[in-house]
Amino acid sequence: MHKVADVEVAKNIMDANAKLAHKNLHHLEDHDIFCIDFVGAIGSGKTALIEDIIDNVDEKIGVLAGDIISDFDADRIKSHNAPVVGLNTGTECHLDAHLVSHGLGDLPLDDIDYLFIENVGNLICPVDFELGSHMRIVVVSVTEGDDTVEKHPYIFQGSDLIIINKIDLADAVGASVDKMVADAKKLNPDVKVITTSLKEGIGLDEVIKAIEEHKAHIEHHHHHD
Ligand SMILES: Nc1nc2c(ncn2[C@@H]2O[C@H](COP(=O)(O)OP(=O)(O)OP(=O)(O)O)[C@@H](O)[C@H]2O)c(=O)[nH]1
Ligand SMILES: [Mg+2]
Repeated sequence: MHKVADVEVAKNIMDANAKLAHKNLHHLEDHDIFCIDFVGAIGSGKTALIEDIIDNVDEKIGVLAGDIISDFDADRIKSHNAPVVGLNTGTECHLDAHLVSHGLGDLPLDDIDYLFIENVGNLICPVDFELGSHMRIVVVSVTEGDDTVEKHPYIFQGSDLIIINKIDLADAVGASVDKMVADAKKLNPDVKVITTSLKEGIGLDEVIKAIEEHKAHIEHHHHHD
């Protein structure tokens, strides 16, 4: 009995979140904004990737930065002259569409071309919580262990681009990059898997190109709807 009730409550929460996520997406499209949701393990390099992209593209990028407390990542992004709003989840291990809708109200939506949302570092909790993005990018690094990908199938299956970062440290931690790439391709054969060392500037161009391609792909489909 308890279990049935729990499932009902969970379903209602998910339905409400999905509705709000669609509302967020329409709101963003009204402002011609392409939205990317960055998920990944703690410390895998999500903020570093967002900072590098901001510094290397001409388009204007706004950011919603999720942290459980304080403005750690928002403060880093601020120093790159991008409009940013910090979102605190408290004890929750993921952002949700409701928090994002509040964040949107504090961003200059008419002045940005892209919205990047950095989720809380976690490979499990964010899986089912749509935020209203056009694309989800998952970032893991070799230092989490080269079995990280195969152990977390759902987040990799639900992403549109997979990034394996910190390849400069692979030898030091005895991780096989090839294994991680193979695991990712097996879980999600339809998406690109890119290996990067943000520290050494390797792979960043390829990531930017993959984002542009996904954006073009989605816009093409919109025109044919
Ligand atoms: N060696 C090495 N270090 C990296 C690389 N990319 C990021 N780092 C470092 O890894 C640490 C964590 O990077 P962040 O960008 O803060 O990671 P994050 O995923 O945003 O972390 P959370 O938001 O806390 O989940 C920082 O000290 C980065 O400088 C890389 O390619 N190689
Ligand atoms: Mg971060």
